[in-house]
Amino acid sequence: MKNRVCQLVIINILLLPFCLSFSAAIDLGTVEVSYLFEEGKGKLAKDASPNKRNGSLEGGVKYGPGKFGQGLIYDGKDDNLIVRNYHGISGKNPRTILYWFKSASTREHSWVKWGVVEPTRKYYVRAHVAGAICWLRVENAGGNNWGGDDVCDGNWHHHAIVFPKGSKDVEDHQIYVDGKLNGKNGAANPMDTDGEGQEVVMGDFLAHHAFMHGSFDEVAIFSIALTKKQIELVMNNGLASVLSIDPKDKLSTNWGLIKSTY
Ligand SMILES: [Ca+2]
Ligand SMILES: [Ca+2]
Repeated sequence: MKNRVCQLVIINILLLPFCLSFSAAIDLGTVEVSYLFEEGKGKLAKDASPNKRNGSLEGGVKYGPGKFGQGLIYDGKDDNLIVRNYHGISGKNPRTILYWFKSASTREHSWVKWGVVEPTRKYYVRAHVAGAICWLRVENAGGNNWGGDDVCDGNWHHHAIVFPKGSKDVEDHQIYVDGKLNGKNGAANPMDTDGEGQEVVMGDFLAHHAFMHGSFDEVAIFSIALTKKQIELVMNNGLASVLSIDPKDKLSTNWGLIKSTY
């Protein structure tokens, strides 16, 4: 009997990493849109989510070396990606926007935006410039929130903007750079994002800001607030691994996560 109990305890200990790994993976149903840019040619970026929200490549934006395989290289003049017929996440609904970016200059890079240009209705992820450096910033016409890690130094950095469930103000966002939670700066303003007026774009700017200039890869918008652990999994393993929908790949995915996590 004692041996039997010991066997069960050992089996449970062996299975623990599997359970932890599965609970850490991200539900594909929470992915609104995602681009890996692995097609490497053409004018359509293939959506890796189940929603078939392919991206229209505008202004001659080209494929080139990404963080994982291929990515997009934005010329900073007119290059843009439009997510046709997708108008983003509305109201105070939770969300996460993440991607890799390597700057080609210091400027008010426009990374991701949607919503009409009205107080509380706009949703704009862009760079906040301070002299020769820049920070990751989110704003909603009237309020803003920016971090403190320079992302305009010419190196690849992972950006993640998280709006947690139950939050009400633009100041409630969490800003992560390279998986590290940044401090909070900016002005408070209630969140009430418009989800009908403007298609989601990645690259084009608003008003007096600037086109994105540099390399862009592994972008996704989620309808949930990802945890720090989930952001790290995406950052370290890549979206293709974390979001794999092929059951055959699922096993190798989770083996990959176990290896990277334990
Ligand atoms: Ca161009
Ligand atoms: Ca890629």
